[in-house]
Amino acid sequence: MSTSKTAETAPPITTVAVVGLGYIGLPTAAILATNGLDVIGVDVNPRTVAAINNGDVPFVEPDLGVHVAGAVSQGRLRAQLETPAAEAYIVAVPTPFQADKSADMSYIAAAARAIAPQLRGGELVILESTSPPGSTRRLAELILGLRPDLSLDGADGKPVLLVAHCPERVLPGRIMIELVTNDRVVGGLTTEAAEAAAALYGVFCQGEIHLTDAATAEMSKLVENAYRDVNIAFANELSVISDNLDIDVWELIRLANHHPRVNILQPGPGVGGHCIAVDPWFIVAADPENSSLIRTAREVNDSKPGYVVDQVRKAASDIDRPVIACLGLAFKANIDDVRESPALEIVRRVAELHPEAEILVAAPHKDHLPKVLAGIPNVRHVETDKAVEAADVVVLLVDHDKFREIDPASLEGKRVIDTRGFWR
Ligand code: SAJ
Repeated sequence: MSTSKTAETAPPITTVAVVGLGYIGLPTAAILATNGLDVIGVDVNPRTVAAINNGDVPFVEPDLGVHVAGAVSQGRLRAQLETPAAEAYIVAVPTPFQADKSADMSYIAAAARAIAPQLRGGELVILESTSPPGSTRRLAELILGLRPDLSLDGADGKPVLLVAHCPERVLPGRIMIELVTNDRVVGGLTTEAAEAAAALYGVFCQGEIHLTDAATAEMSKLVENAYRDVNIAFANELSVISDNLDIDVWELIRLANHHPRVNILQPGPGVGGHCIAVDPWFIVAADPENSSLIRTAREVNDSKPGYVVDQVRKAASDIDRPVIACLGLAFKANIDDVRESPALEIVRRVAELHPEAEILVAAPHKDHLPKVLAGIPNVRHVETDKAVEAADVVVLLVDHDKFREIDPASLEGKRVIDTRGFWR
């Protein structure tokens, strides 16, 4: 089924339930709705449901607010706690990793249990959550276990359930653009399911829609993020080597990237987010013996926050009661998402290691400290200028555009640890 096709015809599907209204589910629900479909968003969080029905977005993502407000006011999008009957279901619930690095499939299982009683036969169920290979089949088996009157292929004359995987590939911060412009990979448990899913995404996706089987689609998503993780690990390893050799790593990478076949990514304080810091582990869990490069890249990136914490320790070592300004908490620039954020981990570890120090956190996209920091007595959330002004040591953790407003003169005389090459 490794064909490539662009869905051209309008799909017959008019009612879609999107299960899970987070960073992927809500934008997908909104874009389907603004393209004329009737969309019911489902979420377990009553505050999320209430916010969306009010036309509000419970997190920061450029342009999403306009789409949600427009779709809700046109009556095309509404949110609720219960899973309704619909012609198609898009499951976009979290698949976090557990202590042993395997995927927690409990949210997908809960979605399957809620969808099963609503089915009449003929519906399309799409798993969009990033999942280990085999998950789409397991989702189908779960539903069919509860609904033995349905089948994947019409066997014994039973009504068909179409099941496909369509991983999201959008970049936080550019979600509303990339939802439309990115190519998509759609993997069906059957060809018919893949084609039906491609038609549904064709409603808003202007990129190419590539059809394959479900397991290959699952793996392609994991591989894309593992590829990026390995490349960032290479840059992070180079940054430590360069520090030891007294070389400017950003200059080094800039020059190396002039080679026509070299494209090294940027070092930073570590790799965060719910995708790149997580998904490679699903590959490692699927084949631990043959994934040493992917595992090592994860370990290299996971060790970078510790390296930065040590840089802060050295910078503050001869100051009695140091004031340390930590700029940024998000896992990357211009968003408020702190999931798996190396910046957050660094602030927590610095605060715990230096109980005598005052840690001033500037997080321009947040109006309060996240729970993990709120209980630490020597950590305070302050305005960026105030943090910089009071600091002995300034640690730039996130390259938010808002930090461009910092007057370079205000850094004079301070010890600066610039983990992103922001002030080069
Ligand atoms: N980072 C670096 N150096 C770089 C690039 C990124 O240190 O050169 C860090 C970031 O600061 C951040 C982390 O890596 O902490 C991840 O950021 P990112 O911008 O690379 O990726 P995400 O997690 O925001 O989104 C990724 C994207 N995947 C790829 O680019 C292959 C996106 O397309 C996926 O849809 C998304 O994961 C996802 O949902 O899986």
